[in-house]
Amino acid sequence: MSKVIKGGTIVTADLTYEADVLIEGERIVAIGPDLKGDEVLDATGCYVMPGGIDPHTHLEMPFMGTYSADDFDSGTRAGLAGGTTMVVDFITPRPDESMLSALQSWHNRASRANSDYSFHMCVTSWNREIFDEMKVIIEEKGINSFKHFMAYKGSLMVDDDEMFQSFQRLAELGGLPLVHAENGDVVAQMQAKLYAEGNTGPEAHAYSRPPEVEGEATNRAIMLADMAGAPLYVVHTSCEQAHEAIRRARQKGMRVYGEPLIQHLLLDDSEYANPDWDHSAARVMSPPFRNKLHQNSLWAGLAAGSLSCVATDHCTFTIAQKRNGLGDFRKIPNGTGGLEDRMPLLWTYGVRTGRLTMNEFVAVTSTNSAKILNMYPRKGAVLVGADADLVVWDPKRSKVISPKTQQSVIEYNVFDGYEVTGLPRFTLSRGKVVVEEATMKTEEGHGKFVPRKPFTAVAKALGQWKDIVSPRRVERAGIPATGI
Ligand code: DUC
Ligand code: ZN
Ligand code: ZN
Ligand code: ZN
Repeated sequence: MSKVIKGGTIVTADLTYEADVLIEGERIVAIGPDLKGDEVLDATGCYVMPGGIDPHTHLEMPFMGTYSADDFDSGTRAGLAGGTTMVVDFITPRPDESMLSALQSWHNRASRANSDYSFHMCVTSWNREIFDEMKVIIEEKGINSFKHFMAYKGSLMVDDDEMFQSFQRLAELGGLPLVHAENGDVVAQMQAKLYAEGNTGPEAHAYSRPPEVEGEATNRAIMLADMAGAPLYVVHTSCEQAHEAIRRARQKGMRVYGEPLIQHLLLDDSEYANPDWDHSAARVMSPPFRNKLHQNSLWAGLAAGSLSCVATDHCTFTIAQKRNGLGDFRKIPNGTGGLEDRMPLLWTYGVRTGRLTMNEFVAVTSTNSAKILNMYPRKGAVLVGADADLVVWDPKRSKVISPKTQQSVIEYNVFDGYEVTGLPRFTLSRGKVVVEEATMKTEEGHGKFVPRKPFTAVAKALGQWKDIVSPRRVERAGIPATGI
């Protein structure tokens, strides 16, 4: 049974043109005028775009004494409802759990996914076992990206010694280091001081994590990555200080990528001034929401290309879970949601306001992360041979975001009351129509793991892996690098 998407305008990261899209099974087989298929999906008045990729989620994550509330079933349903056809979730080993054992438990949980998915691996300590496992994970398990927490002292945090060794190992194996960039030592001191002075509420969470702790850590991670000869991906870039460091590195020719969240683009720190404890605690995440100046910096970075991908860090907790931190802000589980709303919000407040072009929208919601994470053009593309992960986007469909109609299992939504114009008419996951307007046709377990090869696979074939990773590598190869 073939399907044809008829009468729409294709929008990719670089082209806008009218054409039909023919799908056989799970793949795109033809793009052009007047195509015929067994089933017709009417795209009149719509844009046909690559399905969104959320490069940053935490589904059913063990964290701060509990598990995040959305799992691979509700989380991927939420994604599909809003046009996101793939998530990349963070495998977070428990203390003393091996990375390979954590990988197995993530595969088990993800078997419920409604959309395709891939994984990043978190490096939460450093030893000989991890050194060895990294090679197996990169070369045999289809994971090429490894996250380092520079915060969460006493649990997930790694120090510079551990991080630098990990970066060097990744440079050698063709892996991509990721960082959660906040100075965890400084955060821990500020938290203790604030608490001791009687600040126990959610607003103190934001005071304990000012932009400077993020700027410092981002600068440090960039320089460590440069010395290790590795590229770097900075997750949830939330402030000008971090963005500035990324801009500067990119200008010097380093492969450094920044990822703002839809939450940081739209929600500001006035949320923590709300006297309703539940309201403020529901918005506690790290990094915290910032002021309007930082938001403007992030929007500018997306248009200028100094920031690459818009993600969600989807990590939801119910109000009951948030209340674990009543009386002590340090115990409020950190995290907010956004999977269902990321694309409609970015379209409404980005494309419709003129801050982003439609092509930039596709780049930052899908294509850039597919390229950076090495799964392009299977994902992130409208091309013959690519997976038919597509969204038929109706720029006229509107709704008001409400927890009453969302797929996420929690009882609130940090974007409650936001009006969006621009929503999927159809969402397709590997050729299957999984959403038709407000009707969900998802199938639990339909999603598949998307393996991603190490970056060496391409570069080795060209014989230039050492040369293309970073200017530092070029310098070592005897050619002066740019910059200082
Ligand atoms: N920040 C959050 O807010 N939640 C999950 C992990 C993180 O770094
Ligand atoms: Zn993080
Ligand atoms: Zn995260
Ligand atoms: Zn299926």
